[in-house]
Amino acid sequence: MIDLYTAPTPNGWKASIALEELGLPYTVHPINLMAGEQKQPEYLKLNPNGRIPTIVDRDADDFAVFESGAILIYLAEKTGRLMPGDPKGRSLVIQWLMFQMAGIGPMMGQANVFYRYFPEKIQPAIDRYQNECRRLFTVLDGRLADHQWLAGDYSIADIANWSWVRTHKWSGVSVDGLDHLQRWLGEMAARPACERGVGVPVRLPDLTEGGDTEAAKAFAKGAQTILQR
Ligand SMILES: N[C@@H](CCC(=O)N[C@@H](CS)C(=O)NCC(=O)O)C(=O)O
Repeated sequence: MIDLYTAPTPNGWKASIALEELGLPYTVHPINLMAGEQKQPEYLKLNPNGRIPTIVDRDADDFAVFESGAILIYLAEKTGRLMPGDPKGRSLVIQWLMFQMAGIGPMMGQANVFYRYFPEKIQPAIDRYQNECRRLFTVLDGRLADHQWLAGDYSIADIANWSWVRTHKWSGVSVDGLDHLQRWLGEMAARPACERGVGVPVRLPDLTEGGDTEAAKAFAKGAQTILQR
């Protein structure tokens, strides 16, 4: 049994999708980011970075894992699935996982900050992050032009990248003209485990639709609160 501490955000979905794909039993502990639960001393013992997601493996002496990429690798290695064991195959998956962890995630995160959350609209900063996201999307599109999945068979690299790229409208970045990326986005969305995973701990349609609904505004307001801490 795995305990999953999470919130409805791209980094959280990576862990819930992987757990769903692997069919591992898990208990969800929703963390209220707006209320600052991620900074409470008890939680910091599990995740010194004070962010979500975190897992605790009750079948492995309550071993705690933080950082979403490390969680994906842990779950893949624990089960022997979603990442091959041979050095080259494993490296390919890790390369595309790192591409997400160091590129897609931070750049989309900053695009969200400047495009959605920051009270002042600093156009050069918005442009910088949105252009970099679009460039990274083009890299994914090129890879997917002649590969069904990012790194060999379907893997944790697909899970990590999809969790973020599916929210491209929230970041204000278009995928128009990136036909291979769009094909892959559709194939990922059609996977039952992905569909279930993005509903954990609650479903937030506004992040994918990028709309100006009341729920979207409330989410952006909450994110502003977190930024000001
Ligand atoms: N590199 C970390 C990033 C985690 C992260 O930034 N989580 C966000 C939600 S997507 C969070 O917990 N934010 C709350 C805060 O900043 O206080 C990972 O991949 O796990």
